[in-house]
Amino acid sequence: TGLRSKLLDAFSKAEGEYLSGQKISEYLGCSRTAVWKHIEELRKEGYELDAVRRIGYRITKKPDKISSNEIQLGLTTSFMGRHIHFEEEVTSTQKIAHNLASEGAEEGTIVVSEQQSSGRGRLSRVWYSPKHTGIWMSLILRPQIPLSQTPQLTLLAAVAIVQAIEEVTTLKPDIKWPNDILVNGKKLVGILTELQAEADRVHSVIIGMGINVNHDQDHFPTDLQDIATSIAIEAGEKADRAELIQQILLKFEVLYNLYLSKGFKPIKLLWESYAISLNKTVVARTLHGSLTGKAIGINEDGVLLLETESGNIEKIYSADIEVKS
Ligand code: BTX
Repeated sequence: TGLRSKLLDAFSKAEGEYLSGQKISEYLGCSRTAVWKHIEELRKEGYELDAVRRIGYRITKKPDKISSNEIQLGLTTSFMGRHIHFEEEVTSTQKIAHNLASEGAEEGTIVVSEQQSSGRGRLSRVWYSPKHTGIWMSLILRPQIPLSQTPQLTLLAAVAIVQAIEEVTTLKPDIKWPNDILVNGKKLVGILTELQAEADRVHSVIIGMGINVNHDQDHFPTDLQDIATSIAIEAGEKADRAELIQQILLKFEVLYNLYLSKGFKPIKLLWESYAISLNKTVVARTLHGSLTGKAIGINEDGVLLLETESGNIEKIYSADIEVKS
């Protein structure tokens, strides 16, 4: 796999130009026959290559799959995603990320999988994560911020994901406080922020992102048919998941650096520009019951402010939001 990654790296550097068999064999330090074998291996993995006699090879299409290699190729961040833990199938990337974080994983480490057998949402709900269609990723952060500010990172993640989707596709997603990204009112992305902390010290923040990318409508189970959607469904064409991951990491890094140096204010402004629920009547369902009111904004901690009929301003720390009007 070391050679594989070198070969892909060479193609990436060639930027779509042909690479001669001779050049490749020198670069990898192996025979022309071995090069040919590696090329055949790539084809078996779903790469499409153009081979022209005496000119060389060129990758024309990458397979619809992701791995550390695909994510690494073309990643321009300085620390986000620089350590990649990839597994073809996992129970939950959150679970693995928690373990890695306890073992001291560096900030920016990501856990990515092609499939989760028990992907989780908030409040022990299930996140549907079928094979080869979505982005199921957890990101480990180690910010030195008080516990009370960690919800801000969920909002930061939402902004980063929306910006990345806008960069890679034609879609203009909306954010619904605190953690949903919607297109045409249907859920495209879910974000789950979990912590490792003691007293008031945050050891790590683990941000799980579930993004429906290349699902067809009939990919979704019946209970999600009316509420879930994917990039492919909404944009009418499939998206390159590895490219989307790279963009998310890049946007995230920029916003995170901004957040660490300037605080939540600039993030809050960006978040508000994408939010759909603001100035609308919403029903907030919390563990203690539901509350109806006008969503008038978020405060400096990222908490939702709800103005009830009696004119009181209630702070909502955690809830499911239904937008009424
Ligand atoms: P949530 O609790 O806000 O949303 C969960 C609810 O969303 C479910 O009860 C269901 O109604 C609906 N749902 C389930 N799967 C999907 C889906 N694929 N698309 C749209 N709607 C769905 C949101 O929780 C947070 C989800 C985070 C998922 C990521 S994936 C990587 C990481 N690992 C992991 O186990 N979780 C996170």
